Amino acid sequence: MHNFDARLRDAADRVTKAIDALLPPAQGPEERLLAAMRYAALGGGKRLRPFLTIEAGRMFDADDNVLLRAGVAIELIHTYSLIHDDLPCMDDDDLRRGQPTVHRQFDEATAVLAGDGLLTFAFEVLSDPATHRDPQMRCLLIAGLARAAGPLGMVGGQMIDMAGIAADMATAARMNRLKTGALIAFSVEAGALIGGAPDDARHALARYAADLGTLFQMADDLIDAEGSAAAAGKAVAKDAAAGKVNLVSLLGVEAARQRVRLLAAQAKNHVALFGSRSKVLCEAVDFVVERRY
Ligand code: GRG
Repeated sequence: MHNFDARLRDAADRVTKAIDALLPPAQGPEERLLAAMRYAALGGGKRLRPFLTIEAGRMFDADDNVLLRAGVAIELIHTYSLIHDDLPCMDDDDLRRGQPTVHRQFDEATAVLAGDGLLTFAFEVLSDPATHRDPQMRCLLIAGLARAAGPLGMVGGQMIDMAGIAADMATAARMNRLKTGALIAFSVEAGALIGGAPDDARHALARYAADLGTLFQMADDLIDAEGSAAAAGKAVAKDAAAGKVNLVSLLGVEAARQRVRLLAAQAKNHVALFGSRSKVLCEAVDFVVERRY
């Protein structure tokens, strides 16, 4: 299968089916919590992070089922972060993936708990021997995901965002690196880890993933600055309304677009040593740059 969109769709379908099979059905006294978790985790999304895990791992002939389960765990963390980010105490959003946010569809307490549930369930999935027969590999995946999502990763970046202290390029860049970049970087790293990639390959992929993470956040900031809510499936122009700066507002749209082009070329250069094996990862760069939602 060569077509990038078809490949991404195929991975997304497999991720959705796997999450559906893994998450407990909404029944019993916890029905409302499980219904909210399923609503969030099965309600769309590009599934870009698991796609990156799967594609990075395939470059080293990793086991597809292991890649899928690691990707699912990463997607569960990503979904939790979106639920909590949308809460009234954070970004206070009504719309996510074109649907009411979890606290709008259910209520605030249920949304907090659904996020907590997905966060912890992600680690349950990784720690299951069905993910990988080698306990050391399971530990490496758990530790890597915890680091990427934790206080020195995504949660730390969110704190910088919430505190509104990213007023200069250096702080804004670091905020992006932590808030969005860390999980994207781990998505690629997990594939390389599972595939037993040699050190030089892992380093090249880490550099690629760092650039991809920055590109991803800048594309998101460009959507916020210029996109339409209908196309994005979420509110736009939120940063400016909240008086927040980001790399795009600090650079200006034109210079930001120029930076995006440069980073895109740089990301592809990092994986050029893999030749045609990195074709999909290069297409992923274009996908991230061109995305409108
Ligand atoms: C609340 C702990 C905590 C963390 C929140 C990631 C994040 C940190 C907040 C999300 C806010 C946001 C819109 C960030 C911009 C980048 C981003 C993560 C966009 C959404 O990711 P996509 O485009 O979403 O991959 P889909 O819906 O395709 O899964």
